[in-house]
Amino acid sequence: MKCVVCRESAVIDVRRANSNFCSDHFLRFCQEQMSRAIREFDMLSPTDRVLVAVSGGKDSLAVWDLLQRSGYEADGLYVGLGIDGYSDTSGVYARAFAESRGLKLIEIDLPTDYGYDIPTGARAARRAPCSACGTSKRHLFDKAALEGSYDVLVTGHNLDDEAAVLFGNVLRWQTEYLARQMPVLQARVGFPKKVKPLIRLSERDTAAYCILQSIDYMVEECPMSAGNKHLGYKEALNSIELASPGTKSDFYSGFLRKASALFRAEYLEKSAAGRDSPSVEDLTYCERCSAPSTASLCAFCRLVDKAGGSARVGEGRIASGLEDNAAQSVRITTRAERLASSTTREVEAGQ
Ligand code: Q46
Ligand code: ZN
Ligand code: ZN
Repeated sequence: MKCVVCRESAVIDVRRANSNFCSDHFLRFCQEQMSRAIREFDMLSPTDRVLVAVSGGKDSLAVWDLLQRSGYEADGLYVGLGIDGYSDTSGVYARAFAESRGLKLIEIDLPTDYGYDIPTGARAARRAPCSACGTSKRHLFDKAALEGSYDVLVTGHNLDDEAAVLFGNVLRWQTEYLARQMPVLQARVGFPKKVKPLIRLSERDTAAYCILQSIDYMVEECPMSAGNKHLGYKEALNSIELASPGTKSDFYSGFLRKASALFRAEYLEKSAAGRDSPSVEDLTYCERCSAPSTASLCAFCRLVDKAGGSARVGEGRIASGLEDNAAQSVRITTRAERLASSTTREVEAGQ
């Protein structure tokens, strides 16, 4: 097996690209795929301050590594979820990566800072663990990005993740979700810009990237993921991909090129007519944490209450963990005002 670029011995085959690569050219391939996604969807500009949501797994560490190698100013954010046998170890990987490269890692720990963990919080709120986890992470990611005056929040979602979500949304024709399934979500009042630079790389690619770059990552999956329907969608897509390489990528990229705008147009039309999501006039703010909300308390603060935690402990902890910079609050306020005038979308459904 020879590298398609240099004809040296190849270490990996990328069947969807009908290509084999040596180590150097595979690493370059990953960098190019990320750069192409960033350019194509206008995800980042070179001067952006970037916050990367880091779990300690292969995808988030790969994207952080790729971004800093591309010259972006990128800090990491790790949220400890208090999941036994998972959270402590994943934090070790995130910290080790940051230390090895001299990068800044902001840490928030749910049990310490908010008084609850995901398993007990989910039970108390009678919700699936991943649902309680999603609410918690979205809130904390958004808050940290805004309070830290970051321009963009980056997540490590890859092609397999996005194709599986798309598959699930199509199976149930969840048109509102289809309208919002974009690799870039622009900033709006109370929410930072969010981007997914790894949409052109598969899980296998990011695992190989980490191995070739000697990045130690958490291999074990979160124990709460058992039974998660997206795992089933991934398996289904993998068996199709095995028989017909490139299908997964065609499915997702074809959606973005050919169908996404149609769902989006319908969704925006409904929103403008007031038949769907609340408009900016309906926007209120959580009376405890000031996050945008459709009720007096936002979904996160309601979850904290049900879980018997205390948001106030964590609110102070996040603020003190971020840059203590007087200009920062001015910048956040200015940005929030600018966004408020252009925002008409829902505020609590999560991005
Ligand atoms: S961490 Fe959280 Fe995932 Fe674990 S509880 Fe579910 S959502 S599976 S990415
Ligand atoms: Zn080569
Ligand atoms: Zn709140």
